[in-house]
Order: sequence, then C-alpha cells, then structure tokens
Amino acid sequence: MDFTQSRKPPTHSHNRLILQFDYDCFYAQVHTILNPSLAPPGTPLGIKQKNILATCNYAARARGVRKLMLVTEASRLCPELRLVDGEDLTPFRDISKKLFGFVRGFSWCGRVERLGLDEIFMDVTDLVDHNISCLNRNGLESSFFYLSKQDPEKGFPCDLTTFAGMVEGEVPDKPNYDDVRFLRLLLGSHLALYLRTRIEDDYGYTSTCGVSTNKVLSKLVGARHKPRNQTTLLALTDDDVTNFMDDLKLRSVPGIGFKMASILESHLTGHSPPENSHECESKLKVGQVRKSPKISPASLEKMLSGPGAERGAGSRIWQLLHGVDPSEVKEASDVPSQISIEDTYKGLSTMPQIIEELHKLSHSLLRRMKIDLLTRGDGALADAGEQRWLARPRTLRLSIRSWHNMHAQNYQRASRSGPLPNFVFDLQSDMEHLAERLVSEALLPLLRRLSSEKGPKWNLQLINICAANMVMGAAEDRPGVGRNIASMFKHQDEALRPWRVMQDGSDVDDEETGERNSPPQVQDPEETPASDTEGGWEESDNDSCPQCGHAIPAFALAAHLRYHDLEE
Ligand code: DGT
Ligand code: MG
Repeated sequence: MDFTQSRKPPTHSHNRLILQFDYDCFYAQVHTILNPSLAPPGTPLGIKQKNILATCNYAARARGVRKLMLVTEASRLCPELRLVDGEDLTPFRDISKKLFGFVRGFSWCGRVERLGLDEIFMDVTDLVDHNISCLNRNGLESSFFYLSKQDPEKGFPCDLTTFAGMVEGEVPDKPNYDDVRFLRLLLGSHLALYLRTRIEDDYGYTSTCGVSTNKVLSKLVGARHKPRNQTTLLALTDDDVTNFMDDLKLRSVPGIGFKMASILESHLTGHSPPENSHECESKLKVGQVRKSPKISPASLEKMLSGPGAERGAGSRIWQLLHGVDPSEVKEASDVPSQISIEDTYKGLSTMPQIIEELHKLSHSLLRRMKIDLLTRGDGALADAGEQRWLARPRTLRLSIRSWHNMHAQNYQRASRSGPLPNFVFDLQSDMEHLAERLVSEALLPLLRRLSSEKGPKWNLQLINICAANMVMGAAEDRPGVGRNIASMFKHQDEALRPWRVMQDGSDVDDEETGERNSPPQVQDPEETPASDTEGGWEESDNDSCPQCGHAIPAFALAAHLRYHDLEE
C-alpha cells in the first residue's frame, strides 16, 4: 500500500481568536507574592520538591538555574539561590483558581479553559468580532475596546494603529483594515495586553500570552517572548502558518511527545535514537517532517499505530504539522468531572492503619462531594432538606501507589473501580457513618482485589479515592434550582483549606467494566492531563515519564510523577 499518496494539506481555519496565558515561573511567583521578603527583586529563588527544583524565578534562570534541576546542582551554580519548599500545592491551587475566576469574568461565551495550574486558554472571538463591528476606522489611534455589549462604559482605550506587544511575522507598512483576520489579531493583542495588565495590577502576577487562531498556535507563539510579554502570530495565510511551524522543533509542538518524535525521527533518518537517550530529539524540525514525501496522514497513522495508539492520530499529527488545531476551548464549568482525594504515606503496612486512612479519605471525599455537587436554593448554606445533588458520580475508584524500594523504576500505581454506592447521596445520614460504610462496603472490597496482585504485604506510599463518571442530576431533582457560585467558591475555600485535594485525570481505564470513563460532561481545569502539552521542561538525561513520555532525568522522575498525581 502506498501511504505517500494523499499529502493534501489540511484545511486551515482562521475564524477564531484564541488567547493563551501562562504565568511566569508560577510557583516562584506565588511564594514571592505571599511572602515578599522571601526574594526581593533580583534575588534568585528556587521552589524545591524533594531534591529537585519544580521551578525557579527568572533571576535564578539568568544565573543558569533551570526547572527540574537537582537542588545540589542549582546551589552549586548559584550559591546565593534561596530555596522554598513547594511540596504543599494548596497555595498554587488557590491562586490558580482565583486568577482563573478573574479572567473568566471577562469572557462572553464561557469558553475559558485551564490547563494545569498556570495556563489559561480563552476563546475571545465574540468579543473581538463585536469590537470589529464597532470600529471607527477614522480614529484608530483613539479606539475604545468594549468589554460589555450592555455597558458602553466598560472597556479600555487602545491605539489600534499598532499591535500591543510583540509580533511574530511581518507587519505590513499599510495594513489592510478590511481584512478581518488582521483585525482580529490586532484587537486580540490589545485585549491580551489589557487582561495581562489587569492580572498584574489586581493580583501581582506577571504572565506571558500568545495570540492566534487556535490553541496550539497561541501556545507556541506565546512561548516566543518570556517572561512578562506577549506575542501575536501575524499569520494571514495558510502559508504564513506553515512557515511559522516549519522552523519549530518537532518536540516543542504540544501533542507530539518524545515517543512520537523518536518514531518519526527513525522513519525519516533511517536510524532510531539510541536507547535511553533523548539527545537527538531536539534536532528534528517540523518542516523536515511535513515536507518529507514519506509523510502523509496515512503513513503517520501506520507509523504511530501500536498498543494504546489513538485512532486518527495520523490525521491529527498531519494537522499539527501544518499548525491546524480544530480543538475547541472548553467551556468552564462549576461542576468537576470527578472528585478525588488522596494522601501520601511513608509506607502504610498494617490493615488497621490502612482502614483508618481510608476512613479519613472517605470522610473528606464525602465532604468534598457535598461542597462541589450540592445545589443550594439561595446560595447560602441551607438545611439538608433544601439541598439537591447537582450531579452524581457513578463510579468509585481506589488507587494506590507502592514502592518496592526507593528507586523510581519500582514505582507502581494500580487501581480498581466499582459502582459508587447510592447511600453516599443520603443527606440525612451522619457523614461519619457514611464514611464507615463506604470503607467497609466499597473500598475494602476494592482493596482486596488489589491485594491479590500485591501479595499479602502492603507498603503504601499513596492512597487515592475518586468519585468519577459524573452524571448531571439537579434538573431532575428540582427544576429551576440554581446556586450562587460565588458563595459556593467561598464555602469551598473555607471548607477545604486543611485538605490536599486533587481532581485527577480521567485517563485511568475502568478495569471493572472495561470501559473508559465516560466523556466528562463538564471539565475541571485541574483535570487536564499535563502530558505533552506542558512543554518547556529541560530534558537533559535519559529517562522518560511512563505517563506522558516526557524526557525526565532519573533523579526527577519521582517528583514528576507526583506532579501528575497531584495536578492532573
Ligand atoms: P515559565 O512558564 O517558564 O515562566 O515557568 P513556570 O514555572 O510557570 O513553568 P510552567 O509554566 O512550565 O509550569 C507551571 C508550574 O507547574 C511550575 O511553576 C511548576 C509546576 N510544574 C510544571 N511541570 C512540572 C514538573 O514536571 N514537575 C514538577 N514538580 N512541577 C512542575
Ligand atoms: Mg508558567
């Protein structure tokens, strides 16, 4: 079969305007803002998790310190480096939610999506198109950007004779103000600057932003000028887009992981990258792959086929190579697609210990479900009688992680799922009692199913319990009952402070039923798998993450896995 036949370029769409925000050295900013005396301007600061740096500020980066570097190496390079422990993710989550809520408040269509803790995608096509329709072409230098259709006072002045921030691509001497693609990008750049400025003025956080027509392009172009800057991809034709893409390293494209890049490299060059080495991954450029006569959607599909391969991967990668990304910015929702709670341990080994911890986690899960999933008639805390479930999870999943020794290679995570018993939705019963029943009737049976694999001896480092497969339910329970979201968030913040809560990815197969978790009807931003889209991590050594395929030095693998556990 000739796989090279159909190399027809995919169809580009220039109809949207997507902003991608990424906070600068996020964890470091959070700690600096919470405690300004920690690192006065210019002081290098590293955020450590165990023996590696999760991130470091730009003063540290100027001295050669890098994300995911060993703390010892970083301190050797920069002896004045200040270090803060970043194991507790609560402050990062809190700030991330707060900033997300702020940015989301500017959206008209609700298409605002959080990726991990420090990235936000925002589809602002509607805002920008409305402003294009109001444009006064005779007074562009003193334009006004309307942030509301109802309130003409709400907005900001801007000079539309020039782009805000940096531009990737050539700005024409005489721009065509009748070209709606050009106008969208121009107005989008000013909106991006306004929002970045507001985030900085109101909350103190600096960020980087990419302005383009889809998620992948805005993320890629946003990374061009960091920190505290923004870049608009001025690509008005399909060729402009492919020219931009062609020059990028293949591995920098979100969605193209290390494994995929290695496969493509070996097909194109005829030799595979040396085992356990990621050195060659950086050499391949998107253009080399895209232009190769060996590459087509069908040949890509064939190359990338294998266990666990996603169907349609060939077309998807073919699109990505051309800078085409039809994926929508997901609408933010107030209901998470799943809720999970976990804790880590030094090695739980006896059943009484395990039962006690399961009980604590169950209690916390039930509490969290009530906070996140119950409607309240007027937004205030109401009597149980007035409350209804806004959504009900159908599946209970128990995951454990155990180390056989401290070497990262012996990391093991296993999980079992079953139906979430109905009694958990009983609002009249005492939560202690419900937690006890959840442990004895649901969690211990799941644990027993795990024990056949693990043998009789436990050495648990982590237990996670998760209520998944959310089914929206309030409408049936009580039509017309809404809830006051602000009050809900406030209540959440207060109630959850002492707990480390995670809402993890839905990437775990349900072993019980053999089906994947049903597509989330709502999306929690923290749930988005970091995988290949997180980008930017230094890849200096010879190990890779079993979850996302990212090249991770062996010493950093444990911390990286923990990051997946906690942040997905
Ligand atoms: P940036 O965006 O280059 O200015 O720097 P950051 O620090 O914001 O890095 P970014 O955007 O890649 O990730 C946001 C935060 O997430 C970062 O502050 C630390 C955390 N993080 C990201 N990837 C990893 C990882 O692989 N391991 C660990 N432990 N933390 C990570
Ligand atoms: Mg960042």
